[in-house]
Amino acid sequence: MMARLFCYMMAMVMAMLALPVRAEDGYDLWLRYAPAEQARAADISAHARTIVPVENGSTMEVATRELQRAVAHMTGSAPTLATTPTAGALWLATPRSAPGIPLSLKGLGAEGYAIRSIDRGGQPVTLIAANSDIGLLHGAFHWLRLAQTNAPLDRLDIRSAPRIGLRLLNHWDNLDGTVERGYAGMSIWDWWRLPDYKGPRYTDYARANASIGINGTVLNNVNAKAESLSAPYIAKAAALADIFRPYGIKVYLSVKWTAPMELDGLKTADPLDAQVAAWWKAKASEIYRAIPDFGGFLVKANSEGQPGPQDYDRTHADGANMLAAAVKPHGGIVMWRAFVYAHDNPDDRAKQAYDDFKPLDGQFADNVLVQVKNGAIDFQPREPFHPLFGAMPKTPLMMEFQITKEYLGQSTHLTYLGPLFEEALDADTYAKGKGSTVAKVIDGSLDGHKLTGIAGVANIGVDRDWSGSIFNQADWYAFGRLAWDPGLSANAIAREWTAMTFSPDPRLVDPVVAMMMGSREAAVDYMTPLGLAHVMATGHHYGPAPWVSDLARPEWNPVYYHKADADGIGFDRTKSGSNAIAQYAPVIARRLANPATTPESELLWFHHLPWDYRLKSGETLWNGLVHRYDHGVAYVAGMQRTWEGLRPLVDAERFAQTEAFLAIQHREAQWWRDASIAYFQSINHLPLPADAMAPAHDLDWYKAQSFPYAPGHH
Ligand code: GCV
Repeated sequence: MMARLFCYMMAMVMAMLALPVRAEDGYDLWLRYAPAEQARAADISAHARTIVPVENGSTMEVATRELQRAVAHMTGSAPTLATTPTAGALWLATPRSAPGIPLSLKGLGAEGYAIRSIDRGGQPVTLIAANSDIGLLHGAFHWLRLAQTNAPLDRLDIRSAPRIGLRLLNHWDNLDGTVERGYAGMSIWDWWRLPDYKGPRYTDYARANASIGINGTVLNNVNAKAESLSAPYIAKAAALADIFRPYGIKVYLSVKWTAPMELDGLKTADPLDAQVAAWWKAKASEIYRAIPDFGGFLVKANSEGQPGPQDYDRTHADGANMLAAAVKPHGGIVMWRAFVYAHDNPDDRAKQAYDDFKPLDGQFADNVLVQVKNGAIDFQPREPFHPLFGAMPKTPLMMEFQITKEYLGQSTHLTYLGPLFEEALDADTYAKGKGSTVAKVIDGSLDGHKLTGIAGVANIGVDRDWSGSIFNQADWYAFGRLAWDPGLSANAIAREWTAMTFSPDPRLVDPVVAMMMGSREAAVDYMTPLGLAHVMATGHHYGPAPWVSDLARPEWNPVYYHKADADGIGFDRTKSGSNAIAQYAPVIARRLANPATTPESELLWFHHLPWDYRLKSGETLWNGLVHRYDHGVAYVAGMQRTWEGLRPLVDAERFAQTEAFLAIQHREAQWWRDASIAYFQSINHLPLPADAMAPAHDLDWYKAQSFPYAPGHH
């Protein structure tokens, strides 16, 4: 009876809010606000009888609307708005709106918040307080996270402020609607119909990002087109900025170095040319007239064919500083990417960014950040941390992660990236002794920087589920949460995400989180075990091709990275090889000089070792390698079994997608394993360990596979 009544009430609320009842297709991300079971619904209602929004303005409206809608969905009754906090109120207050708020907001900055259960004249009230309305919005989302994950709502005493200032998504979205390395359909930016048509998805994008603390977005690909700086495209970017503003999200643009030549016929793009500098100043002013809170520029220069200041014998610092001067009067910043390697530089690709940038430390203007990928090559399933972290103390370094999974199974593989992000952030650079973690470099605490940032290459497209799969949403979520607080654990984040995305039922959360937590390591095992890297197929990077050796540039070929020969395998980056290890702090370099003290997970990244080298397990390198491949495949089979057991607890549509994708992943993991083993065996002619199966096909079969239409390669 009660249950029926509850369902009836829910239906009424849905109708009241005019929300279409739809199947679970993933569109709602972690903001589903699913109906809570009865006792919990009552608990949530008791803590959100009324909402007291003391501030006015669009951000407050957003926060209030989100709370009302969420509580209505979860409980069946929407809280009313009130002007004074009485029993069961959610009271949103800033010092300006409520001068007497009974808690200190010191140290919370412009975006942080405090949530406290207080007693107000004998009435229990939940106070969400912040220095600004954006802080209140973040606080509201925190409270909703608690409500959705079955966390206690009583006796709250929470303070939270972001450790990193700029928390940005980088969209590699092209003006023609395609997305470089995008596996979730076309771009969500409908450039053609902007600025006139502004679809509802832009608002949902802003909501989702605000809910995890992201505060900026670079709209266009770093392989930029000059036209994104033309007047019509500035107007389009301005329309998006207007939508994102109430959510605390600023817009940034990637720029093409030769834009002054392409757009206005200048003869040069030399950063020291007065006309060039004047062009950028005028362009910056034009942008700021349309977007008064424009964030700034992201630049890929002298990298993979992009033009840059080195074309004019100038340095990256010369280029960055010229742009920095253009945006400085408006409060803008420049993010200059360190992802550079040159076709005419015969040195180890892994060393080139350090060699280019380290000497420039101290030469960048104070509104420039250098944006560094987590590893020195390119977003591999596993890479040691980039040696630039800790090596440029006078320059704010920004982390660049890749949320889209170019090298980790693209849209279909379940490879939760939380552990990869965590591993990179927790890595110890030893720059100032033990404990000098990468996280402390990028949050500015190690070297006393105020300007700090972190970027994630977005995995978002027009697919209904936004990210190409339900589980890829977890990578977007984890990026945002770690950007806010790099000290969070990947496990805790996975728990939150799972509870909100599926259900807080521990029968579901425990196995799903366990499955997610080992999934990235499994991908490392079936693709690039023991420190191997970049053995993916050419161009689209889909599937294995460790045999490729005929591409124009040496470092485009997988054979460059694994260096397998009859005697052994691996890239010697010690003194006897490229000596890349010397780019790390001496204590790390010493450890990496010796294979016995190198973590086995990075062994072949740093060493070329004989096939019969003994691993810690006692088995030979060859046998160990084969076993790692097998382990990766077996893990995926295990995920399939786990998921099958969850059928009764997951809605049909999302269950079916994951079931189908896990089957694809299993087939592809087996393919990776078999192709890699067939190839390496053709080189070392060694038998397989007794317990290992022979590859299903001969090497020529694997080599003959071709995928001209694999997605994401633009
Ligand atoms: C945007 C890798 C990717 C490219 C990408 C480049 C970069 O090389 O394969 O698609 O280009 O990194 O980060 O600039």
